[in-house]
Amino acid sequence: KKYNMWLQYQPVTDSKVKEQYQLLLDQVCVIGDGIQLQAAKEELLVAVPQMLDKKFNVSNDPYNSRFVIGNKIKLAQHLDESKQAKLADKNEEAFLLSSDEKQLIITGNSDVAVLYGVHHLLRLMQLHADITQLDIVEQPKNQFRMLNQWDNFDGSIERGYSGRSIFYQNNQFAEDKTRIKDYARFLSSVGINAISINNVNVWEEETYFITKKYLPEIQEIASIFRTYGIKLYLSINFASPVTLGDLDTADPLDQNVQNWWKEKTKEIYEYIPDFGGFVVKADSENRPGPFTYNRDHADGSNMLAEALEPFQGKVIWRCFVYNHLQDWRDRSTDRARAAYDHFKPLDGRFHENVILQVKNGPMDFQVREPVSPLIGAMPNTNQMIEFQVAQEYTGQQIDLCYLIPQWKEVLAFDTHIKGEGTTIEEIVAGNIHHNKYSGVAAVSNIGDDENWTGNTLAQANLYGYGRLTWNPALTSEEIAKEWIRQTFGTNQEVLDTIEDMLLNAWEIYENYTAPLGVGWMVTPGVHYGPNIDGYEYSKWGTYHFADRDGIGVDRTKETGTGYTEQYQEPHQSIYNDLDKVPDELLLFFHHVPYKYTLKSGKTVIQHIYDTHYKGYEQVEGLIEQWNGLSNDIDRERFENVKNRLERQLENAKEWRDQINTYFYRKSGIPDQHGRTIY
Ligand code: GCW
Repeated sequence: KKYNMWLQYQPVTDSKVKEQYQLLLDQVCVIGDGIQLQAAKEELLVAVPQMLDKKFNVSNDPYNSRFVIGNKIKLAQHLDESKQAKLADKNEEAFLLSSDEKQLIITGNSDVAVLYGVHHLLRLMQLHADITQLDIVEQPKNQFRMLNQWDNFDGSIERGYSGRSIFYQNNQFAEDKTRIKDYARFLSSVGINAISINNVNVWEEETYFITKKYLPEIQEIASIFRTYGIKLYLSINFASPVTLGDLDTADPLDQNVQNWWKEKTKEIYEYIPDFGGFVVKADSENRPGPFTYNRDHADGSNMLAEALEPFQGKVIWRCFVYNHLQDWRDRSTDRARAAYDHFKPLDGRFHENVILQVKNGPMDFQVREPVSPLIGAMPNTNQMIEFQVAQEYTGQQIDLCYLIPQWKEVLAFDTHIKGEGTTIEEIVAGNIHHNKYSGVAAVSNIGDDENWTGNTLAQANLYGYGRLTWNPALTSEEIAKEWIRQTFGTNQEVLDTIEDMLLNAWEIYENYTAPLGVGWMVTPGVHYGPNIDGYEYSKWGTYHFADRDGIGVDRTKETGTGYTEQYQEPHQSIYNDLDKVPDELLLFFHHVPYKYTLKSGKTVIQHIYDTHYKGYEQVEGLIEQWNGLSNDIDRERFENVKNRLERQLENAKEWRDQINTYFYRKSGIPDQHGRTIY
């Protein structure tokens, strides 16, 4: 149970449903022998006997099989014109499920599409849906649906909260690759199609990943992911030619450097012919980059792009670039501005196979930030948005925080960059600027913990990330429901309770942590738990500016950093205007007195007190809800979540009391309701 995340394939108990499934799924005829089709077959052979409690065979006789799978070319003679037509205008990853009482066909525009189709069927079956009247055509809305592993070769994971790496142990590749294969299965079941397998901070030994020393092992991992339609990428060290001892410069305009990367790339493709390309964190938080040589991000990424181009490889260049050595006395530098200021002027200069990966939010992955103004702001440049499934700033998989509602809100944001309707969702889907490549990337949250994600309920974020990037029209509720049923079965009370817990979790977390969009206030380094001034006089550019009179960061154009001007109208005016800015982002954009009245009618200080008392109580409520399920969930998973919730309550208490006490001491304004402040 614990190892299988949402691919539990529990026996179908409803006899009517079971009968229907048994009738159609007697055997499967697989037409074609591509590797992804084999993976689809293998998955069916695991799932169907388990769910239907019967033997399930493979046949090669389509005329005597009720269940047939294969890509549309292999299946051509079994597909009537209308079915062919349904797939005709769809992309390579599109699948079709078609059935009646007597036959079920799964086909698609490629083998991997068929694999996606099979997973769709298995999902429907886990949800106990009727599968005798299917007429489903689906294609992913986003082209890139990527995960970034922040795994280090020593087995640690940067911002990992689920144990150690499943890829590496003690500077060696994991000998047992079972979990890598299972991970690939999980990812393909929700449509992920790209993965980078090492930390964007590429340390000394990891720099050797692109050499003969390690390429044979990476080749093996690439082939596991290939079977599931997932392309493998590597994070690279921009200074590789120097670090590996071959050259004394990494200047992107130096001919020797260019040739070095061309040779290197050629070598990689000899091992991995469909290698995805490089993910690059350059000139960011001490990582090397083109700035050393007075070159810019376009020079740096284009040099790599030229090396990758002959092989259709991509450069995924991160835009998380800012001054991390800021002087806190300097009030003009604003970290929120940095990505836009660095990259916007370079629009149009990037090669066709460079994709900029833009972190959201503009500061970092805080519980509440405005949407990054850089996304969509470079019409002539490929872009992807970057989320963090790992809960670095949102409870570290101890505290519950279902992130799908947050991502939905970001995707729904209408930038107005090309007029009304220019939402982030349409931009990253490639429908606004029509660049060659676009999509979504995110930092993964898995490790070698038995349940993969530390907190079992944090699996919902990984599941939801995949489902949402495939189909952003799915609601947070739908995704939660799907995940719970597949993971915990069909008990209605379990379903309702966990759904409610998930859907409220983000708001609850926001309530007891940093208020009104101001962000941070976390323990430096580890980023868990409160430390209100932890970063206040630091070099990281993450300030709240609280004094005895007020709090918040002035980012207006008149008196602040002018960050608001990076947005299109109407957002520019809305964010700039104290009367218009939404409450939840007030302190991100404005410095206000504690007695400033919010649109909610409360003062800022009273809002702080109220939300913090409330947040703590809400966590008590979560515990109560969970405890109500003690007889409906197996011991192990029940205890896992119970234990995490108890730790969350401790955390919420610490946040509540430190925040309330801090602001009471700063402001001298008492809580209207006279609750305990220390
Ligand atoms: O928020 C910061 C994290 C770093 C991370 C960095 C990044 C991989 O604290 O751990 O480094 O973001 O996104 O590069």
